[in-house]
Amino acid sequence: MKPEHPIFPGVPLVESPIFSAEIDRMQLDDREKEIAIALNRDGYVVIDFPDPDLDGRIDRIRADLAPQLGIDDSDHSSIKQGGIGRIQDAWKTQPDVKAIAANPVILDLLSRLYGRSAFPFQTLNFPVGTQQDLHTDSVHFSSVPPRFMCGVWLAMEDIHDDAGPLNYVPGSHKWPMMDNCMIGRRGADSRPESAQLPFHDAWAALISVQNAPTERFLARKGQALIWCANLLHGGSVQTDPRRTRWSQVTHYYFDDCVYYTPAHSDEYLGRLDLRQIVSIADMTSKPNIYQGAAVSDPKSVRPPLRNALPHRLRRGITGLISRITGG
Ligand SMILES: O=C(O)CCC(=O)C(=O)O
Ligand SMILES: [Fe+2]
Repeated sequence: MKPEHPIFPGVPLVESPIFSAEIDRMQLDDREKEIAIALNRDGYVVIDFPDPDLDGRIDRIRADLAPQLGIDDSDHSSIKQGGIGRIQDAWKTQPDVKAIAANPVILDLLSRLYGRSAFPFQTLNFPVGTQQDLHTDSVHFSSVPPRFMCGVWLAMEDIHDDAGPLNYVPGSHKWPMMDNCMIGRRGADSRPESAQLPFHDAWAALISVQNAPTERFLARKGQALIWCANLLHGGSVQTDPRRTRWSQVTHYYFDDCVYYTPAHSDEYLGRLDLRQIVSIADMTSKPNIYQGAAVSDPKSVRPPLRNALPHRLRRGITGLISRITGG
């Protein structure tokens, strides 16, 4: 097999159905091979975040964001839960958030693990646990081909068991990827309050039938966890509301894909709610690309309006037009 001709170019190398044959083409050293094997097997892997300036960055981020989040970071007895809880895309104003998101070692590693160039497109900074139900990120932001998306969760302090640690279901990335059709709903034109809520019953059923355990990440400050697009993860219950759980999540996409929001799409009808993505690393726009060609107009992947109209309405309009035109 020549490296320039992968058998499955439309599947991330690290999630390839022939992973054991692909691992040698990924140009990984021994430590990186262990990372790849864990990610392939478990859907997540823990690493030490590769940044010599990390402690300083964390101090500055916490100092900058705590007032915006209404948190008194120095007062250990104050209640931390119940506030804003998160800041999305703080990279726009906070250079250390951006530096963490665009860490070149992480970008290089992800690019070799996935076989396409990685770029960050969204950051989330949390001062406390999210207490979010288990979900996959692939229902929030997906790609064509699928699975070219991942998250990197960075612990910005030692995480206490009472602070609502990140949790996840090892191996769940190998379960079916959820889409609207599987759970009997239409996505296009819908605007559900939550992208993930419609899928909760289905995930709960999978977890129950698989009898799959949930694990918690009692991270040390500076550890990071990479998760695959289809890994079930969330935030466990925070039992001590006075604790912080400072963390940053960066979400990554990969070059030459179509980027879309599955919750509002019907893939099998070609109706994709396309995203206009910009790389946080260099501010370049990332065009939606399918098999090397740009998909520039979101409408070009929707069926004609005529087919979207209910049959009776269509018949009525057709009749009206033929009466007017005499046709
Ligand atoms: O930090 C957490 O509790 C989960 C965050 C998460 O699900 C995400 O950012 O995708
Ligand atoms: Fe998530």
